[in-house]
Amino acid sequence: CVQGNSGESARVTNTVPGVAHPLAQEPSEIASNINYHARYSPCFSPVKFELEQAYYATAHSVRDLLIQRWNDTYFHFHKVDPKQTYYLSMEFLQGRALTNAVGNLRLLDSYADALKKLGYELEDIAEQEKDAALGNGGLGRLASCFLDSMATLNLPAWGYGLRYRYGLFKQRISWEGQEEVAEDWLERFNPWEIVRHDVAFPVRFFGHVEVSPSGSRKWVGGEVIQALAYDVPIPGYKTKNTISLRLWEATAGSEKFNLFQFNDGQYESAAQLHHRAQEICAVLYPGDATENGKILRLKQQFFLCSASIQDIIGRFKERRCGKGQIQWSEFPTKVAVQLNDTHPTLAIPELMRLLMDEEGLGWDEAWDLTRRTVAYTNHTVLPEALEKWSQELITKLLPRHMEIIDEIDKRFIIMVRSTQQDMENKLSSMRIMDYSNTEKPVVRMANLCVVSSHTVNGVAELHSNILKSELFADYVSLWPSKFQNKTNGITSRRWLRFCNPELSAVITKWLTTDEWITDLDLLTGLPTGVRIDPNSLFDIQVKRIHEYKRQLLNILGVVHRYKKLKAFATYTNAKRIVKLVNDVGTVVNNDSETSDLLKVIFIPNYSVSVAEMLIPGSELSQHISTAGMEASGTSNMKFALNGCMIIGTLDGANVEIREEIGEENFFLFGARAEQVPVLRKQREDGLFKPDPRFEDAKKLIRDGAFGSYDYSPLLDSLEGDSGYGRGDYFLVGHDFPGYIAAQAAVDEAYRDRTRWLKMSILSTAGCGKFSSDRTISQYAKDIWASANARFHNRTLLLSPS
Ligand code: B1N
Repeated sequence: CVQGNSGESARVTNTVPGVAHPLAQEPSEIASNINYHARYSPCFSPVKFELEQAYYATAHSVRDLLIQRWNDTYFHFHKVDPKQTYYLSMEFLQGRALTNAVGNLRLLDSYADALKKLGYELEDIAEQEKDAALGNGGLGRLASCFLDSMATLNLPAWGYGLRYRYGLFKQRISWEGQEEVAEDWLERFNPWEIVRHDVAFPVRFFGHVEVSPSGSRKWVGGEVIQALAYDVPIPGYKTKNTISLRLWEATAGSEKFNLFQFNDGQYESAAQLHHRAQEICAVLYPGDATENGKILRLKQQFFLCSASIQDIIGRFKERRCGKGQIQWSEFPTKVAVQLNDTHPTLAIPELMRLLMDEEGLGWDEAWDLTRRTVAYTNHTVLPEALEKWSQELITKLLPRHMEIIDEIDKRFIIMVRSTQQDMENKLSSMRIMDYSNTEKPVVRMANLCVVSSHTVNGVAELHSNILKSELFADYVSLWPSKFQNKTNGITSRRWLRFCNPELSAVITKWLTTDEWITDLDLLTGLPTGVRIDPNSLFDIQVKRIHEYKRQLLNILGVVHRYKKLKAFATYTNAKRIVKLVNDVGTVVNNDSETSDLLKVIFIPNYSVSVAEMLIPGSELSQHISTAGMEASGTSNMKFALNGCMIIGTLDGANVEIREEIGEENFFLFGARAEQVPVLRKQREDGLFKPDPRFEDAKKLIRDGAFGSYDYSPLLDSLEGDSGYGRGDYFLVGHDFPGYIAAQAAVDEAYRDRTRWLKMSILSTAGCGKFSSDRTISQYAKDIWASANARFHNRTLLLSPS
């Protein structure tokens, strides 16, 4: 059990006046705590107790419960000193915290009752919270699902990220299409974070390397920004284990504000460092493949890496305190660092630098420890998303790190030459430095990760196989056992139990247990044969807009369907697709001849909270990317788990979902990954004959049936030589007839309600594999423990509450 206070002793030591029950579980106790916080932790003037005040008071009362468990967890692991996992990610898409926290504490009914006593509904209170949207899409949401699973599985694990002031933009749709509006999620008090004024680390930028007479090197000068820790407690389900998401904020540090200059009237120069600090955590990088803000992005990445690695080393040393001299060889037996894609790659040279320049280790020892500590997850094979940084930029911003990266590159070349002479011709593409443009050498971050990590993994079987056979094929012959698959997963708490309480109740009733919440494989026990209400078909596609995800295929399908029914800005293509969907919707929904048969609704400002409503209400969902392009996808898992049918291609995790739920329960169409290059070649050779229905749908748009906006750049990308290098790179035209046929198969299946219901139940029943608990257990067993034989089979460290 946890060291320190049990619930009982904390109750006794509590001396705060007015709080009867700081660890309340009973509705009446909870209600009095909420009242207490409304009065003594006010965020507003005391005249009203309306929804927003009630939300803050409720959140404060939950936070009390979390802080207790979270301190207990910290002390427990401090004492036991197990190997701890650190998940480094530039993105965490947490969504709202209240329902999730109350749910994981298993106090949903008690809180609902308590709030009823105070005249409120829990759902209305929860709606008050702004989403924490510190991520762009799947990669960030995966990180958040992983935290929930790590906490639930009782793992000693922390997340590290950045506390962006502005997360994902708010999306508005106007006549011109999409507009992005800044979303100030921290405008009001955030009850789910605790600032740690005692946890701050200096992070240096620019400056130069000084060499001592003995030859040791040290990075000095430049500007130094402070990283200040904000901790977000992450409660596990049905356990006391409450782990941390530590988010760094950049500050100038109080003593650095130049008061003399300020008093002298030189306000601007006095405040400069403050401004530069504030800039670092101001905004989340807007997703893949944008060109702007390069240097700021690199600063952000290093800021995360440096602060986190300093903190990790500090904790390692702290836990060795009083145990004699520090044995650095123990470092990889106490620390596992997982890199969420290449965005935190700089953790590698930063760990090397700190071990050598600050702790005095030699290269060989520092390199051995680093490689046994770090593992890397790849999330994409899209060339434009593979990070490359110019040598010039890194040299300027991080001169010592550029030296270290150069040295890793040199030693890699020497190693390959001395062991694998036959690989000489592969070296120029395998090495870390890319000198192909002699004017502008670049650092290939993925190569740096592969060379420096003990394990590299992809996020679905197909994707991991593509990594081994294509992207990282040359490395496989060097290190055959370095490459693994870890198919993504989603947390069954947020994505079924809490967002779909009705379906959850049905499942619990049929399985006669709610154990499925932590053992999703139990879903295979679901029986079939229940009746449902007839309703219209809700056909959903939710994803970041990207050409490879082929929202364009979806909307062309709609245009085709519409046509059949009738017969009877410096804009990028992503933005044009948003506009086209809205324009098609306006026409289709207002056409009296068809509007009872087809509706197209674009739901703006997609978020975790919107997903929590949309997914349980969907019956068909579209996962229709070009095969080989979507690394995994995770919303496909959320829909399938909630009994929604999938129309999709053999891409990413679709392949495994179809395997699990049965091919008869999946509406499949489209080219397979291995056919894609062949089909592209055929197109280039002029051998592709488009389906007339595809031509008609495009023509209807060109002819202005959906308004006067010029869609030709978008439609041209599906033809000839335009678009992504070559015409219709993503093979929308090739897959179109198959897509239309699969949609027709959907219509037919939907008419047979019994069959549809059976398919839906089998979909839920087959989703056990896609629990992030399974994913995280596999990471823990195969990656985080593997670098260290003594920590195989790590046992559960906290007793359930
Ligand atoms: O990561 C998800 C996968 O399920 C998706 O298939 C994959 O597209 C997504 C640069 C990315 N890959 N790469 C990114 C995000 C932000 C950025 O600045 C790249 N996102 C994915 C989880 O594995």
